[in-house]
Amino acid sequence: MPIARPETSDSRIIAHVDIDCFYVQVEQRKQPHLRGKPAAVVQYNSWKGGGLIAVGYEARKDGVKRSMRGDEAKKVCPQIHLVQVPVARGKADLTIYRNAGSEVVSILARKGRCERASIDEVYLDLTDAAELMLKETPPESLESIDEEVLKSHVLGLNSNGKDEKETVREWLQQGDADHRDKLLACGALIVAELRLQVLKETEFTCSAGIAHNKMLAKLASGMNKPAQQTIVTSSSVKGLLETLPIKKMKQLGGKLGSSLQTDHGVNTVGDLLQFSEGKLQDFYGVNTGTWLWNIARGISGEEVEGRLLPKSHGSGKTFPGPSALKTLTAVEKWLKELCEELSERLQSDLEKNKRIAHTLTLHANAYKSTDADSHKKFPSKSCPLRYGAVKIQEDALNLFQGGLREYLGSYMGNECGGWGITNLSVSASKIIAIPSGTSSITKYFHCRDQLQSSSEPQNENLPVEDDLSSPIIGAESRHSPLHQTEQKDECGGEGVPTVNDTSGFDQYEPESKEEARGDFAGEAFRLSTGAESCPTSKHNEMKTSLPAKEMKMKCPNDVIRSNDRKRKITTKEKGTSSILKFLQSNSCSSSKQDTKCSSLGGQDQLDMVTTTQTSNRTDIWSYKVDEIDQSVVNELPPEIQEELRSLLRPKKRANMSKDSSSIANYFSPAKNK
Ligand code: TTP
Repeated sequence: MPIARPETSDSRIIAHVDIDCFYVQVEQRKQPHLRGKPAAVVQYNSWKGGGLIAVGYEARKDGVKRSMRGDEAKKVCPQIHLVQVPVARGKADLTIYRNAGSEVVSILARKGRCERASIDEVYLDLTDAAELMLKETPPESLESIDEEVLKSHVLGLNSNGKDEKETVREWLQQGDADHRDKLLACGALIVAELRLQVLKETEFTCSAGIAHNKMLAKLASGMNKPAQQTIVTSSSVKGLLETLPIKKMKQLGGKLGSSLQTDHGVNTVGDLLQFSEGKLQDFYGVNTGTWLWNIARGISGEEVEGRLLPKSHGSGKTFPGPSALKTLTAVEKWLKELCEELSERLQSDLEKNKRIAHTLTLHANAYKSTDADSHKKFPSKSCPLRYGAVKIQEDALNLFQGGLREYLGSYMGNECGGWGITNLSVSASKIIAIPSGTSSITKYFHCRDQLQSSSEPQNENLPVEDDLSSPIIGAESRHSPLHQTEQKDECGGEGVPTVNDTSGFDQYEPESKEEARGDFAGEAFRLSTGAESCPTSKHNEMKTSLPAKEMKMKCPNDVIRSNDRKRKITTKEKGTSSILKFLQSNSCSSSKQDTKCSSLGGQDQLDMVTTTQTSNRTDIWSYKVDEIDQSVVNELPPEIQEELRSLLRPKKRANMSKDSSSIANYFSPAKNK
């Protein structure tokens, strides 16, 4: 549900930066001979040439669209280069893209608060940097302005036949502009510089929107692509919104947007202006009504959250058409793959970022062959997350069984089978950061390294059951019965500096980018509120009492019933000269390129971790540490348990904030600002 937030200040400078045809650029960096040629990235399933998940701008000029499959793209553009997405565990492996996205984030985060919004997009709050520039080196004082800035598109600015760049220069340097426009001009200079830096360090071009709030910045960033930036002045907002189709607005791509269209004849955002705030509240309630009234006027107080890491990790796969999973054994096999991937990601997050997740959620889409009403949703189920691939797998299987039982409902007694799973995913959420630098944690990691280098079996008490190689980040989940596409990372966040990491999800096919992201928001919502959960003790009891192997020997329904007795699930695009110049001057051979890229990646990774740890401290303070599930703590090594508990204990004391020597005080927001 949209949340109405008043503007905290009408002079914020917010940028939305989106990497152009992201996967294609990553592949072009890997294979420089593809640069400047029509190219697309296809899913690993090669049916009809594979579904296109990213299309380069050269191919777009030839009419290739993301909705096509490889075969169709080749008909439209015979010279197109189709690159298959990397594959691991029988599904797409998005690691290379996740890492590339991290490189860009670490650069963009240098100038202001940075919120990773998806695998390839970022929001930046540049207010402080813009204010500083306005004070120290205002645009009107500059003798020359970089080409990249002069190519900006300033909404509402009319060159009246004059040279466009000259018109932009005059706008940027007008001494009598109001404070807000001056700040926007500074924002334009800062963003252009950041984009050039991204290009220099990563070889990726990106586009950006610069405005006074997130909503307007996001709307603008896609208006002029690739490698361009668009500025939304206050005076242009009305014109921008009055013709904007209602469904293009974030959060209005779904039911609410449809209701506005069909029930109230609202087809553009501007159409909303005919209704008073009270009327909109009558239609949709106080909060949504106010939110609608605000967005019609370009008002949005949504803050840019300091969030560089995933807020959740996920791994999923779709099984369209005949590939649907029809037996518990098949589900178990895939859960093993998905849980191993999830576990690797969790281990990596624990190692690199000292973060632990505490909720495991299973999502599935299913059908029932004999029931016309079988399209009803397969219920998502959650439980406390226990570290280790085997444990996660056991728990996920139990969650699946609980969900299946509920999904099948009254058919349970009569049938064994007759169902099919078309989408399966596991995710880990409620990720919290453990303060870094504490002795037992350091010792724990040291101990872990030793265990890993040993051929002895690993200590059961340690949350280490996987190979620790997978990096971080995340995605959305959709599927279509015929098409398969890879899942795009998506970031979101809560509490700690995070981004939703469900990038492990395989194959999703949103009709549009907006819709995809909207759906992910829905997914995140379900993760936190809609999924049911099972209490820890009973849950653990169940796992020990009925091993997975035993379960798969039984008829699914019998197994489900049997398990249920043992536990109770309660609830719960124009090219641009300076960039082209750069690309020409920086083309390099394939091998040279690879070396350069990997070294850049390593450094950036380091930068990112550093930034993250800093922000983690701040966010730990705001996270409700008291809500950490004890069962999660219980699964950690004893010394970490002890340390976490000592962190939890003082937080509950009323006089804690007065204790200057306390950990709580050390991590207080003031100290980290
Ligand atoms: P987008 O930012 O939506 O698109 P894009 O970067 O390819 O192109 P544009 O220049 O228009 O922004 O998505 C980023 C990446 O996410 C994209 O390169 C591939 C992946 N993705 C999918 O895997 N499936 C999808 O359905 C979408 C929309 C994206």
